[in-house]
Amino acid sequence: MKAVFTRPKSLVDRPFHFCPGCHHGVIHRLVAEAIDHFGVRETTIGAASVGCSVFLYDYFDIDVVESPHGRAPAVGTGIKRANPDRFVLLYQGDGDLAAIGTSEIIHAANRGENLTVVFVNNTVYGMTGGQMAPTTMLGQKTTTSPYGREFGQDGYPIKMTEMIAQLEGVGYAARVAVDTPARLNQARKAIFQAFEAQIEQRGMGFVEILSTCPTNWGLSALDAVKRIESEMIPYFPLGVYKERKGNDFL
Ligand SMILES: Cc1ncc(C[n+]2csc(CCOP(=O)(O)OP(=O)(O)O)c2C)c(N)n1
Repeated sequence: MKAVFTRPKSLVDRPFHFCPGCHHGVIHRLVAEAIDHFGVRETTIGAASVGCSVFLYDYFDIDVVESPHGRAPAVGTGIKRANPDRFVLLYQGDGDLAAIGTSEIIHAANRGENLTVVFVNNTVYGMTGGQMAPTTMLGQKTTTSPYGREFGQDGYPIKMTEMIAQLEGVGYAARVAVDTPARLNQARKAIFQAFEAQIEQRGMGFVEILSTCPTNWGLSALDAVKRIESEMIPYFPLGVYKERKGNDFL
């Protein structure tokens, strides 16, 4: 019988432990498909960050260096500069990339580091119990904004992809979601493009993926998936924000 669905070789054969309805597992699979597609499994070094994303070293059959919170872009820069032939993958949450590590990602992007960044935005600090992140939506209740985020006190949810896209060193920047089959296919395409940006030395390839955190949102898995469309996409529009074709900026 012809196999129509197989496990990507870059994922180890181990069940995910993520909460029911969390999108990390889906995103892991898409990233593993890209690693397989480009044949970089044996040359990839991941820079794991702090947060639920850190568990990628349990699931991907690649080498991974653990970074301090928010510092994956700095660690990844060192790995890539010392080993330009390696494929370097950063996988970061919003607390990690858009709070404690904001300056790291902005300067790595501005320097045009050839890194592929998968940015998983679930609008909270997931691993530590659902505190407010810079991407938390206005009105969203978290453990540190129990009455809902309010702009006068907490500012506005930060739009990282729009900021990153305007930096010269960026080869590709997109925001996607994985809440429907059609969007999942667009997300796969975007992740592949972000891989290509690094392989073709066009600067940073950056993909923001709108993701669920049912446990900390206090929603069922299904309602969490629905929230992506009803609340997140209207504020965080999906699309390709930058696509540099050549590397003439070098
Ligand atoms: C220097 C430092 N500060 C704080 C922490 C505590 N900490 C661990 S995970 C985390 C939040 C991660 O949130 P996010 O990046 O959004 O990832 P998620 O868990 O939602 O995937 C924090 C603050 C830490 N480990 N190290």
